[in-house]
Amino acid sequence: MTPDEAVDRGFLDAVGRLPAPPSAGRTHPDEPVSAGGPLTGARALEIFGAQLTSRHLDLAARVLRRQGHGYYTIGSAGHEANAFVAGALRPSDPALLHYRSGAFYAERAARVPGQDPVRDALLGMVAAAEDPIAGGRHKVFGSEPLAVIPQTSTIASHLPRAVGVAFALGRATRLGVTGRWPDDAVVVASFGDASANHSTAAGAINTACHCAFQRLPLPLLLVCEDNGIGISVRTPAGWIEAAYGHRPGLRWFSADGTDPAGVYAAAAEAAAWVRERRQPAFLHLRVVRLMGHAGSDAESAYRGPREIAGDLDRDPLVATARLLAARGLASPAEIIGRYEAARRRVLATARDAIRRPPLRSAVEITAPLAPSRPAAVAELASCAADDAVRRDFFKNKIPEAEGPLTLAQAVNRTLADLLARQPGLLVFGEDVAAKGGVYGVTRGLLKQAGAARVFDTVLDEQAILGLALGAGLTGLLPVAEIQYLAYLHNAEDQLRGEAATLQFFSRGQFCNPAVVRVASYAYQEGFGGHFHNDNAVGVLRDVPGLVIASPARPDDAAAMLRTCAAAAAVDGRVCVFLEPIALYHTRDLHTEGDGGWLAPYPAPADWPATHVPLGRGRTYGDGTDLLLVTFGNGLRMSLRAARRLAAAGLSCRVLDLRWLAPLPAEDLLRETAATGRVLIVDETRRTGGVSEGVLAALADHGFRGPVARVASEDSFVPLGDAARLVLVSEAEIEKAAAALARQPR
Ligand SMILES: Cc1ncc(C[n+]2csc(CCOP(=O)(O)OP(=O)(O)O)c2C)c(N)n1
Ligand SMILES: [Mg+2]
Repeated sequence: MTPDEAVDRGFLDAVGRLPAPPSAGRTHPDEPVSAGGPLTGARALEIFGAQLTSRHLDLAARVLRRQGHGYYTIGSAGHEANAFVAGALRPSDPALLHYRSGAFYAERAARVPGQDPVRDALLGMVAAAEDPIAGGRHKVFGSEPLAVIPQTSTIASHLPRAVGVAFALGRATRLGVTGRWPDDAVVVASFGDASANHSTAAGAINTACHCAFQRLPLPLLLVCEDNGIGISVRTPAGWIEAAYGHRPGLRWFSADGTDPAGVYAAAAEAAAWVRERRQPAFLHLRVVRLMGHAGSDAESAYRGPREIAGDLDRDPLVATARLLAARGLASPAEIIGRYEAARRRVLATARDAIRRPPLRSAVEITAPLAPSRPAAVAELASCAADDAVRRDFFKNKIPEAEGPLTLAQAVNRTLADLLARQPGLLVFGEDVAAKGGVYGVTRGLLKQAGAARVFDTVLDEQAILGLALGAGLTGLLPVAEIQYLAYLHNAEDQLRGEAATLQFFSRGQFCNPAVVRVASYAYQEGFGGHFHNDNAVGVLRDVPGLVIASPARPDDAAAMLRTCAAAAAVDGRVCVFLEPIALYHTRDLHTEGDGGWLAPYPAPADWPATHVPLGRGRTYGDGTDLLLVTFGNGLRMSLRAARRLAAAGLSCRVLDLRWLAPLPAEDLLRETAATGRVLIVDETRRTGGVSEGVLAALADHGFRGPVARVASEDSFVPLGDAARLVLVSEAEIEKAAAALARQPR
């Protein structure tokens, strides 16, 4: 017998053995099934329907797999008590679900007209293009009308976002911004017992406690579906309660999955507690895992037959059937009738689902990745706050009247302008508020925009990014700061696995607009070593759809930051904005006092003319011997080198890429055609660095002329003067340029 057949048979046998309903003492459907409890007979009957649906979807998944039609067999069998959790919440409460929360999903769908959880799940399993959430890209629990935010299968990676949504709910209300969810919503996030140990879960739950401890509103219900095992590794008995039962600010609730009335009562109490107090709670739901981890999992390799059979005795469907029969709400025969009807319905839908077409082209698959409405982006990027609002915000010290600014000042004034324009825009990170950032880039913003919009976060980059993702999803516009590029690497999955995939796995129905500012790159005069001089961007460059801005000059930084904020707001794009630390306070270009690295701040009337579209570079000079292609610190070094090369009789032009993704291929090819020779000046590493992308773009577009690159070593940056030995230098650029210029075109 296969595990699914055993579970199927087990249910039918157990219900067949139930005693006939009592002739006296039947519970009326409007009455509670247990004295004083909130679950009525009618609701128990309804929620049982969701449990049946979920169970038959799991059974069908195994059949579809055996037939070669289905691609997903991780099921919810044994966890179906979570339907009673769904029943105790509102269908409009945003939910981020564990992959075993199928019965939760089915119960929620049953309460929203026009929804069909059977079809949703089956189309996902067979990877049909009509799958309403991911369009055949993944089997996820997600639905826009059901407020279910789709998940990836990375353990616990949804929890920082869940905390972010809960935080943003309270913040949107405080700011008077109409968000995506009702003001009094409860955010619910479910996860497994092994997942509760993941640092992402531990960090997210810690952040929730940290907020609650300060009495910040955080309406989050964490539901740990504890089946005592993660694939084959057991969770020590009592661990979840020991780890999370006594956390500051986190109210503990617990329930047994074989007691439907108890689960419903605990979930209702927990939901009411969170809803009223706007504080987080933890619901520990004790369940079993039936049919192994997934279809491919031979559970008998690591669990004995008695233990597996013991789980069958704790089947939550049998538990609900027992309750219904004991209260006289349904006879065993009626229960089996409903069970078989659910099976027929699922199998009929499955027969239809397998005929639905799959995704048919790469174009179709990638369509949701990088939505782009450049005209709307340009329009918003060129839009400032009303003049009176703006003057008030800047206390009449408007930035265009300040004279030439440094890059740090330009970013600061632009952030202020964005805050003035957009009431839902938030600026947050470590040390950004009172201190104004390690480099003073956010100085004064707290005073200008107030503590509700400019604030310090807990020291956890995953939490910062999770907050950004939740805030964007809720309808706010997050501008998060990560203190150094090295520390973005700490939290990358939130960008790569969560932020960048959301539109992909929801066909654009959900998005998490975000701008993530990062103090980046090296050249700190030997100070700080690797962690403050990180020059690794490879891990960002390969994230589909991610925008990577790399401004070098103050005027570009201002315009590009406005573009990023607009691309996030208009197209839901996730933008990483790499600010070169070494250029933050630079004033001069060629000689001391020349002010060549300063730029005036344009008045709003000039914003349309100075708009920088995504993926457009900037050319300096009209030399014809050689093109220097660069970005960031490389721009200043290249311009300085170019001047000396000109004096030596070599005429160069310099292209600042400005965007590392999307790369400005059009500008690159135009300038390459004008010069015929290309030297790439790349301060990131030779391996995985930007020059690889530029070389590939040149090759892809048929450039066959002389090309060379100078790039930083494949090394971490050491402390002191030794740093220069691994980083690109102006002398190196000049030498490479002279050598390249000797090559025939
Ligand atoms: C970050 C990460 N590491 C590893 C995995 C592989 N994996 C998938 S499910 C799982 C076990 C999860 O167990 P638990 O949280 O108890 O959930 P359950 O399946 O028991 O409901 C593992 C290790 C993953 N998905 N994500
Ligand atoms: Mg588990």
